[in-house]
Amino acid sequence: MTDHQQQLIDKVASAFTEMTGQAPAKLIQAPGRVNLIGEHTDYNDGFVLPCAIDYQAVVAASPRTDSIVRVVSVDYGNQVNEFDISQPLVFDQDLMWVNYIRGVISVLLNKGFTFSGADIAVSGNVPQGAGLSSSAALEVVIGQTFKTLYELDVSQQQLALIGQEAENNFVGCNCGIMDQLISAEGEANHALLIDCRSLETKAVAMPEDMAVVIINSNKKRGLVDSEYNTRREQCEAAAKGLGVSSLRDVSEAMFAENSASLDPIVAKRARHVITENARTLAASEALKANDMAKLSVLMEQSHASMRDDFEITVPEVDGLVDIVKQVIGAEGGVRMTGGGFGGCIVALMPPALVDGVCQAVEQKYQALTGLKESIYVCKAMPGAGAI
Ligand code: GAF
Repeated sequence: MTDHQQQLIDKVASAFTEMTGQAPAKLIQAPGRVNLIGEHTDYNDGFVLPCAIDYQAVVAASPRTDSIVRVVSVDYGNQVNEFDISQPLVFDQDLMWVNYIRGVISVLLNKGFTFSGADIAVSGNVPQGAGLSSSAALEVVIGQTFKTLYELDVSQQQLALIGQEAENNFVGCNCGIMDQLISAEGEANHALLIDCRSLETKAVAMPEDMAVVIINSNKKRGLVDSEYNTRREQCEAAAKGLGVSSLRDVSEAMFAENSASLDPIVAKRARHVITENARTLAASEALKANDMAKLSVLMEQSHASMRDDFEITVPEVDGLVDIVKQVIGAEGGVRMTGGGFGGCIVALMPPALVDGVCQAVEQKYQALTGLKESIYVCKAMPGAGAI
């Protein structure tokens, strides 16, 4: 266990004891994620290649005999929120964090799972608003908490779908399934190639001599929800224009033949998704074969496609990618990761290059953008479960 994980556990355990006067019955975690490649492909029934990371949401919890859920959020100044799950659960305009919790409980109840209340302390160290899925980690850790406390017969895949439904219908963001699925089903030292149509996953071993470096541009993501939903609509318009149910069903050859019939912006969005699906499948093979030269090219193409066709990068993120690229060349791969409009980049490289990358970023990024980066060297971790 890393020091930062231990600190999180200590924090939630002591907040729990402060609120209830007792030790928690269970400690549960769900990780954030970094997506190695396959961006904005999940809601197009396509492919993604994320791994769960050693930054997590952690819960300390005990069951209650009544129908009250009492939650203390360590990250929001130990705010406490209490609600009765025998009554309809409603969106709270003032306490945004509690909506992820109410949303998941509400979906579980609507699906017919039965349980009584709980005392819960929650905290997380997944950077928020950075494209590393802090929201999905929170949704999944809450689902996992009720599964664990009440021995609910719910699979990890269902937990992910429940988290997504909570986010789509209770919180109001029309996200795909990638983030919740990797948080629920991640595997230690592996990335998962996820087929977002069948939800089938294939574990791909992360080579031992490959470091995963995440760098947060600390460019706060703006307009994320509205731009995200617009991209989704453009993809749906492209699929409709091409006569298929989703862009997953369009090959590069078919696209080349038919793209002229689409609105030019819609065609660019579709080209990103169609080429990104192909790159993701190729990248999973390259990762399996530890073929860094190939990964390097695929990640570079992915970034260019997000910048030029999907138009979801920002100058700060492009600048950060360039700084890292100058150091790693073809010996590593680098691209923006996550939904876009700010947030993080991910770089894969031999461990010997990590120090040089950190130095270059420290020397150049702030001078270029006026922002100070945060760097995380990560490991691929298991998905949600009891600690
Ligand atoms: C966000 C969404 F939540 C995911 O579903 C996915 O679409 C991602 O953006 C882009 O790849 O994280």
